[in-house]
Amino acid sequence: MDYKAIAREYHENGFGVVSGFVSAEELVVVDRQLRLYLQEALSDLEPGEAYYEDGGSGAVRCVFRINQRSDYFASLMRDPRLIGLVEALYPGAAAEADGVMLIDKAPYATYQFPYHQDNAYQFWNPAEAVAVTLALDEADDRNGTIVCLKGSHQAPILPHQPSGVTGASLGLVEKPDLTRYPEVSLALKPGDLSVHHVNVIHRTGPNRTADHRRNLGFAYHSSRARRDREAHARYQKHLGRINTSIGQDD
Ligand SMILES: O=C(O)CCC(=O)C(=O)O
Repeated sequence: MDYKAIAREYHENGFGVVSGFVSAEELVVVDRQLRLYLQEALSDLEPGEAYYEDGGSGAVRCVFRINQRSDYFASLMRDPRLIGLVEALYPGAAAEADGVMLIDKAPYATYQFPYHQDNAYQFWNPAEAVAVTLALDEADDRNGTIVCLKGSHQAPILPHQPSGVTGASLGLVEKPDLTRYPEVSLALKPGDLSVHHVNVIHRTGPNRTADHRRNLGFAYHSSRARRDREAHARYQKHLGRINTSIGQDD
């Protein structure tokens, strides 16, 4: 795997895609472990760990901090290949794994995650942190894949407000400048990975297909990054008040 090429793309654009990171055989194991987790842990989760589809179907939309209740996922987020990839993005620093989440965009889900920057609620300084997304299903524009704004990781953190969308805590107050930062949809096959910088502006669209669009999101930061603890505590208090959702923030 050419980690250096991925790192170049990541620093230039703010995101990148790695095809075939996980083999079909491995993906079967990941999928089985996920189903087991959902069967066994879901009923015990605390408020804020899982969010469900609106309308009472009981279908899961997001599950956060999966690593905290599953040895398998705690170990997967420290898989040497993932750590190696993140360390290639931030040479000279160690990769610290923060958590694993599941996003399941249900068939024909109409909601969208609005434009946002993950560091609006993660507060890493320097902004050496990355979201690594492992596609469990094929993802593209038809089913609401992640759309990143090229070059927008160079932008400062822009004003955000509560998104009002279950599963997405914040969205940008103003529509970003798409001429300056063009949109790029991350098309992924099962087993592919995407990486997006913690400052990159991104969004997801609706799922217009009859199938689920699931992915696992792994959050990492470099050992040089420090979290602004006060800002983070203020955000968590605020989240408690808006109570619609959470970002993967720890
Ligand atoms: O996968 C998704 O639907 C949302 C991903 C996202 O917004 C994120 O990782 O910050």
